Amino acid sequence: MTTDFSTIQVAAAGGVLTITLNRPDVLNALNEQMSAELSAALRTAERDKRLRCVVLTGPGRAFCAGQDLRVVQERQAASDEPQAMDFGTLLRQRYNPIISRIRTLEKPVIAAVNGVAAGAGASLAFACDLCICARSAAFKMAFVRIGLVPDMGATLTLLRHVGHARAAELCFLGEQFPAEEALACGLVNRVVDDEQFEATVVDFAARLAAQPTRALGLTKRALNRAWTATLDDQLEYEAFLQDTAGKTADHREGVAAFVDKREAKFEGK
Ligand code: LHQ
Repeated sequence: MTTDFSTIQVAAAGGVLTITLNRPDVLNALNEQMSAELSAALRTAERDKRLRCVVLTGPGRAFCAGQDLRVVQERQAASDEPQAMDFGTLLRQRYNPIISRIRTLEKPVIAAVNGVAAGAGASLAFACDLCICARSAAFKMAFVRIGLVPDMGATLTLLRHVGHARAAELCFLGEQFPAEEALACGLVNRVVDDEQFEATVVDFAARLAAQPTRALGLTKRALNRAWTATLDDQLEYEAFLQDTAGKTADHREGVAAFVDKREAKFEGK
């Protein structure tokens, strides 16, 4: 695995790939380099069969503060054009593929939100399958504060998670809200005391990495598809996926373990 990154850190252990956004001076804000490195790390997670779970996190007091606004300001200062930076191209070519990769990666991706997640940083967390927060963490749909629209899928993911009324309020006002509130509205899975945060994430990831990974990947496909499917479509799609899951070694092991009254030992195959 490439570890030659300057804006992220990656570490693999026990089938879990931990990706740590690492630009603490700017609260781990995204720039083009970070987007390229994050994409590369997610590609590694896709390809390496030994990796069975991904954790995305940040160091220190922030998860990610969204787009690096200093870069935006520098480009604007150097140009008279109304839009000094081509946001559409940046999103299409650099940032959106990260969200697509997270959603299509056939392994669970956990957002371990250690601190504030703002703008595209919140979008990144919402795109993950599961979200565990430190109690001191917070979210901020900061886009409106700088006259922009929520991006990197947040208009869809946030709406799905919390419904229209709350999504509209969060996006229109851009106010920071604590992890506890995110938990109360079903946006995240767990909020744990800061002292227990790391251990909880490690334990959660280890449990997911020991699951039948193929079945999880196929389940993720089904959940993705359910966003737009009719019931008839979904019934057929589940039957198609179940055919595949039914042929895996982990399925056989699960049935054998049940009959033998022992814990199943899944290999992710
Ligand atoms: C930052 C940033 C930051 C640079 C804190 N950049 N330095 C847009 C355009 C194009 C394409 C792609 O997508 C997008 C989508 C977006 O992401 S737009 C939204 C961009 N993000 C924001 O608007 C969030 C801006 N930051 C904040 O609102 C606050 O900093 C938060 C709520 C994250 C944290 O607040 P505090 O805990 O009070 O920290 P702070 O504001 O004092 O920040 C600490 C340092 O981090 C500070 O630098 P300094 O040198 O003074 O210590 C900030 O300038 C820097 N920083 N966010 N996005």
